[in-house]
This record gives sequence, structure tokens and C-alpha cells, in this order.
Amino acid sequence: ILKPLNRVGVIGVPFEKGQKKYGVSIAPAAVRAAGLIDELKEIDGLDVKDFGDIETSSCENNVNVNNMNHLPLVSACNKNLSERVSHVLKDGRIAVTVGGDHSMGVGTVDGHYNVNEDMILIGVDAHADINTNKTSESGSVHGMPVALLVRELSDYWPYLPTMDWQVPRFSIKNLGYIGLRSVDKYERLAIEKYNVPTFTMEDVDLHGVEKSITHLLKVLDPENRKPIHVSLDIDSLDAWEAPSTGTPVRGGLTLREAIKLMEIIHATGRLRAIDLVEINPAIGNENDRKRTIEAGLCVLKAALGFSRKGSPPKGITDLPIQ
Ligand code: 6HN
Ligand code: MN
Ligand code: MN
Ligand code: MN
Repeated sequence: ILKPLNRVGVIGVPFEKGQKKYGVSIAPAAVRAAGLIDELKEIDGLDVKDFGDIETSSCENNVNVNNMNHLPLVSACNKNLSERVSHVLKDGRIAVTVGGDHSMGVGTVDGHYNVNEDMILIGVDAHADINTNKTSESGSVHGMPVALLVRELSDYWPYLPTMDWQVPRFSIKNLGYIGLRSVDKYERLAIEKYNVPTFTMEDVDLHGVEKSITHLLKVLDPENRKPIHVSLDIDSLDAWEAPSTGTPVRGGLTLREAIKLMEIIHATGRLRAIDLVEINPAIGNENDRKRTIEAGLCVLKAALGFSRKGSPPKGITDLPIQ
């Protein structure tokens, strides 16, 4: 039986080559500057260790895969990231990874799967990120991490040079989505073909966020025993709440819905890894930037046990006497 963990390890991923816009790579520094580590340390009882940023290579080699931009750079970054995530988990900590674009989901999930083969993955995203290089309309790998990870789709890929380190072993049966509202045609086909439990914004509007996530967890893990990996794309939030992101979509989660969602996940005691991706501090004005980073921090803190009720002073049972 999995016990709640009150230790976390933070990893930064200053990487943006999985998409085309400048800026996602400066998010780890911006989120740190906004107080990431100190704010996590303020959560009652949480032991926080910073594992620093992942080395990202910038030397492009001449490998070219059709409609898959910068694959060698994506691959090199994710290989390092996978090892660091495994290391943090083996240190008995929840792996908290701050990106970076969503192509890094390959590394975080690979690293997690290598330690916990029974993990389930919850994609909190406006998008499904389950394109292959055949179905993608952008050629950006941030729209492909799920398809790279799941073994059921491995036959739909060509041989991918530089990716030999990553064996897609995670089963699509252990995947669920919440927040979707911008799904490409072949992504929809894949979701239906494999019956991936999915709560789009349409479903969240019908049932509410609490029933949606509770049902999703029940379907993926009826016995409440599996480690949970949450891959949280900031664009799951409404573009009003989180404007500084590369592919914003209106009609998303409110900040309060996202916080509620994460509080429910925290309450399971089984969260073992969480990715916060796609914050782009170079998009929008100072106010947009601040709002987006603050929203990301609030949601992350909720996932890690911050209580909106507050927490009483430790070991003290009465107010101080004058
Ligand atoms: N993300 N489905 C689109 C594509 O280019 O494949 C958008 C992907 C967005 C990816 O936000 O992490
Ligand atoms: Mn997205
Ligand atoms: Mn995404
Ligand atoms: Mn707690």
C-alpha cells in the first residue's frame, strides 16, 4: 500500500525546442525567481530539495526525421531528464518538474515508469499531445509526447534516430485526460480507438471538476493503489488565468477548478510526479507573465498539500499570552 510522501525533489527543464516560440526555456528561472522553492517549503511538513536544472544541449546534429522538429535536441534533453526523475523518485521524493515545453513529458514519464511500472498518467491539458509525426500539423514534438510514450502506438512511428534509449513500455490503458478542448482529428481517433478515459471541458462543465477527477481515478485505478503522475500543461487553465503560454485556448479551467483538482489528487496520497509545463514568460505583458506564473505556483502548491484552510503553528495549542 502506498503511503503519502511529504518529500519533494524539484527539477528545472530550460528547454523549448519541442515547439517554435522563444521563451518557454526561461520559465524555470522565472518560476524560481517568483519564489518556487520558498513557497513549497512553506507547505506544512514538506521537505523540499532542489535538484537543479537539466543540461540541455544546443548542438544540432544532422539527423532529420520527417515532420519532427529538433528531434535530437528533444531526445538528448529527455534522456537526461528521465535519469534525473528516476533519481529523485529513488531518493523517496515526489518528482516536481518545471518546464520547459511539453516534449519533456517523454523524459518525466519514462523516468517515472522506470521506477514505478504500475504508475498511471493524468494529462491535464487543453490538448491531447498524442500526435505522431504522420498526424501532426505542426511538426512540433510538444504535440507528440504521449504517442512516443505508449507501447500501443509504437508501430505507428518510423525508426527514430537518437531515441534508442527510450523504449515505449507505458500502456495507454493507464492514461487519462482532463481539460481537453483542442483535439486534432487523428488525436480524437486515437482516444476513441483505445478508449482513453477523457474528461474534456465539455464533460467538466457537465459533471464538475470534483466528479470528473474522482471518476477518472476510479476508472484508472479502482483499488486506489497506483502511483499517480500528473502532467500539467498550464494551457489547461483558461487563457484568462494563464495567458503567457504558446498555445492558449479559451474556455479552460478556472484557477479555482485547477486548485480543486489538485487538492483532490493530493488527498489520494499517491501523487509521485508532477510536471508543470508550457509557461512562456516571453508572451504577453508584465501582468500576464505574473498572473501565469502565480497561477502555476498556486496549482502546484495545491497538488503538494498547501491547504486553503491554513495550518496551525506546529506543536502549539494556544494563543500566546501577553
Ligand atoms: N502542448 N495539437 C497541436 C500540435 O501541434 O500537435 C498543439 C499541441 C500543443 C502541445 O500544448 O503541449
Ligand atoms: Mn497544451
Ligand atoms: Mn501539452
Ligand atoms: Mn497533506
